[in-house]
Amino acid sequence: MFGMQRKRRIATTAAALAVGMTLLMTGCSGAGGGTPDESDGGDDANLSITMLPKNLGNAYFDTSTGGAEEATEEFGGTFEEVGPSEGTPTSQVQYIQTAAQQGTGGLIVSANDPEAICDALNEARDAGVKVVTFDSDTNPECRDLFINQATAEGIAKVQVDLISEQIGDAGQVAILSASANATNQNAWIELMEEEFAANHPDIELVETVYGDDDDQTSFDKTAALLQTYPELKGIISPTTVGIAAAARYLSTSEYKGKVALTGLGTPNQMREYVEDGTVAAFALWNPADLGYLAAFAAQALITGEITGEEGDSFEAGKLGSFEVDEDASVLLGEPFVFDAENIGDFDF
Ligand code: RAM
Repeated sequence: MFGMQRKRRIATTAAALAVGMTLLMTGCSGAGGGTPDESDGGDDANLSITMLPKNLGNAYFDTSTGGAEEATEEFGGTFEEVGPSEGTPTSQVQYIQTAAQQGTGGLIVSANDPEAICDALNEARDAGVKVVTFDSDTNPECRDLFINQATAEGIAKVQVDLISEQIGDAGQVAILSASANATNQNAWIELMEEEFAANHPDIELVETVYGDDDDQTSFDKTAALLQTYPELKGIISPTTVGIAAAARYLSTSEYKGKVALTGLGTPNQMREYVEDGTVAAFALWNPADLGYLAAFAAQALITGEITGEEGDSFEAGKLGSFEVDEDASVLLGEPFVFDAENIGDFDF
């Protein structure tokens, strides 16, 4: 199924000039690839950025795209977002190929599958495109950098801690995930299973189901879980789409206030369910900052300021300076817990 395509372009000659001058002054050459678009002078650096989320129509990715667009505006590049309507393993391939054919300078991707888009990404890289994954990684050999929202261990632990507190550290819990192949959710789920096994002997994880980051599918899977497990005490949904759909189901059901729900959500999507008592607390990071950092990382790769080696460092505008860690990854920060006390302070 073909998805929508949204284009947003920003280009100001003055800003492009300013970047060019900065690059000249710092002596940066163009990107190392030596493709026609990336010739030697910094002022020729191809600062066109293509953002490719798992799928379109997800508020989380709307926010990360907003952050990437803001960053691109700051460094004087051009920006577009493209993406499939469904987050299936290969649905992003055609968008990667098109972006490479159109000569984009940097491609920023949240992957639906660690392997399925690798060939397309590596072909794009061979053609001179710098590839930055963010949010959900591919295998490391398929990209130049991964921008990680928080450590997988930290993301797993905060969700296990929240559900344990909410159900008195005992009873059955289930997980409502995104798509079955999502690199990020699968890494977090594996670590949550380990954490339950190691530190919560009275909690039984009965099943993980997949809502495919589709609102209706997630809603239906929530209903099915509650039917299948009448003793269920809690649901963890490590996806903003899943947790919002599950909260909507619970809020008008007999399970409201009886079955706990936590996971990863956006404050704007979860506010009404925190206020009506369906949800006590959930976690996330700032998706706008994640997109902003990913765009600055792409720029640093394109201009040749960094190559993605461990120890490389680059400036990311208002977020300051970041360093490349092992496996060519860059860490944004730590997950944050939202509850009735603080949710009013956030708007994303
Ligand atoms: C959904 C997506 C995304 C994930 C968040 C928490 O929006 O699955 O990849 O990071 O939830």
